[in-house]
Amino acid sequence: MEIHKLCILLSLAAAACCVPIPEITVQDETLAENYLKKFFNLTEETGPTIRRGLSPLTKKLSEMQRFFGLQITGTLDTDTIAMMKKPRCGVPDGKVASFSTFVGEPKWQKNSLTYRIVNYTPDMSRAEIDDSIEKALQVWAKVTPLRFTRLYSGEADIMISFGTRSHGDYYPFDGPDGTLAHAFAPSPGIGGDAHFDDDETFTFRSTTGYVLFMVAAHEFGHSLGMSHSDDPGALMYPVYTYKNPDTFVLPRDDVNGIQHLYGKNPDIDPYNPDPEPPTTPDACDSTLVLDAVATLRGEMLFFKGSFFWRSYIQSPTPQQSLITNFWPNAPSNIDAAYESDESDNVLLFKGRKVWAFSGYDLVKGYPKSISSFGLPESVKKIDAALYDSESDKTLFFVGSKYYSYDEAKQTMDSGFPKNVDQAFSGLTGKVTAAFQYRGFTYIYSGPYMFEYSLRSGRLYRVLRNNYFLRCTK
Ligand SMILES: [Ca+2]
Ligand SMILES: [Ca+2]
Ligand SMILES: [Ca+2]
Ligand SMILES: [Zn+2]
Ligand SMILES: [Zn+2]
Repeated sequence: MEIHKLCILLSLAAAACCVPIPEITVQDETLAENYLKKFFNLTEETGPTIRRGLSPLTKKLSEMQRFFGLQITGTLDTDTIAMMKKPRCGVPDGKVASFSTFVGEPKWQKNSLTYRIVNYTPDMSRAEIDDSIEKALQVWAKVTPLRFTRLYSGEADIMISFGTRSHGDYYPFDGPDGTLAHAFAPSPGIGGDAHFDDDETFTFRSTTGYVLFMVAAHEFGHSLGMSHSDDPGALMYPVYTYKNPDTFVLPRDDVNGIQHLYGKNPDIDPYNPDPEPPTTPDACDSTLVLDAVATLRGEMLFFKGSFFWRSYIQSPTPQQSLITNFWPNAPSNIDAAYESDESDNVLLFKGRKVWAFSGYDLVKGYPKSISSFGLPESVKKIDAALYDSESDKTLFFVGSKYYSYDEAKQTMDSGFPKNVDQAFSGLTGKVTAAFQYRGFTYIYSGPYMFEYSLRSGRLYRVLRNNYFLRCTK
C-alpha cells in the first residue's frame, strides 16, 4: 500500500482536543510518514492491505501515541503532529517501557573507555565544548564503575563529531531542528560513536539553542547501551528538554537503567554522597500530595512538580507529561490552577504571579500579579483555586481563609475572606488543591481529597490524592 493517504485518517480526534485546531497540512502528513518510518519502523512493505483490523499506519501511530503518553487515537491529530515536530534524538524509539536497553543488550565489556572529540562546532568556544562533553560523560561515570579517558589522536571507543546532512554513516541529518544528534550502541568501529547535527545552534548555558551538555549526556546514554525511555522525566526520553546543566542530576529511571548494565559506582564517598536522583511523580503513590488540580475542556489536569497528568475521557489511564512540553512558558511547582469558563483560559499560579493560557499559548499581558484580581497585597501566594461553574465564581484559598472572585464582574466579592471550615465541614487542614468534576467539588488537603456537594455543603467521601490517577500496578 502507498502510505500517502494519511488524509483519510485525519482529525477524527478533534472533538476532545484541548487546543484550537490548526489545519493539518500535506507537509504534516509527509512529516508524520517520515517520522513513523524513522523512529517507529513503519515500512513501505505493509503486506496485504484489505484485511480486517488496524492498518500498519494506525498501528504505528497508536504505538507512537502510547510511547509519548498522548491520547491513543490511531489518527494524526494535532497533539500528535505537535509531538512529531519537537526537536529530538535521531535514534528510533523502542518498546514502551521505562528505561530500556537495545535488543541483545549490547554493553562494553570493560569499565575503562576512551573518547575523542574529532571536530568542533563553531557555535561555542573549544573550552566550552570540551567542558560540556566531559561533564556529559561524568553524568554516567558518577553512578557506575565506568571511567573515561580522553584521546587526542587515533581511534577511541567513543568518537565524537559534528556534521551536517550526509556525514558518512547512512543516517543523514535533516538540517535545522528535527533530529539533533544520534549515537550508536556499544560495539567495535562505529559503535559508541556520537554525531551531532551542526545545522543546530548548540549552546553552553543559554535557553535559546540546544544545550550541548543535555544533548551529549543523552547521546552518551546510547553510546553506553541505553535505549529510549517513555518516562517523561528521564534523560533517555527521546525529546529534547532544557534543564540547567549546573544543577542537573541524573534521574532515577536512567540510574536504574545504567546500573542494570554496569552496576553501581564503587567509589562513592559515604561522607559526601551525590544528591538523590529525581523521580517522576508516581500515580500509585498513596501519600502523593498534588500541587494543583484543574479541568481543561472536559479533561482533568493534575499538577505535581515539573509534571502534570492529563486525564482524557477515552483513555483508561491519565497521561503524564512535563508541564513545559505543553506550555513552554509555564512555571513548575505551581501553587494553584483553575479553568475559567468565562475567559476559556487555564490559569496557573505561583507566588505572586499568575499565568493564563489559551490552548498552548500564553495570553498577552501575562504573567500578571495576583493583586490584579483584587487580592490584598498581604497575600503572597494562594494555596488553591476552585472555579464554581454554577455561580461563575472562583474561590482562592489562602491559609485557613478563602476569598471569592466574580469572574463576570472581574471583582472580588465583599464579605470575604471567610474561614474554610465554615463552608467545608470536616476540613481542618490547609487546602492544597481544589476543583469541580461532574457536579462534585473536590477539596484536597495533604494526601487526602474531600468530596463535597458545594450547594448542600455535604461531605460524601474522603479519598486519596491519587484517586483519579487510577494506579494500574
Ligand atoms: Ca567506536
Ligand atoms: Ca536537525
Ligand atoms: Ca496548591
Ligand atoms: Zn536518543
Ligand atoms: Zn551519524
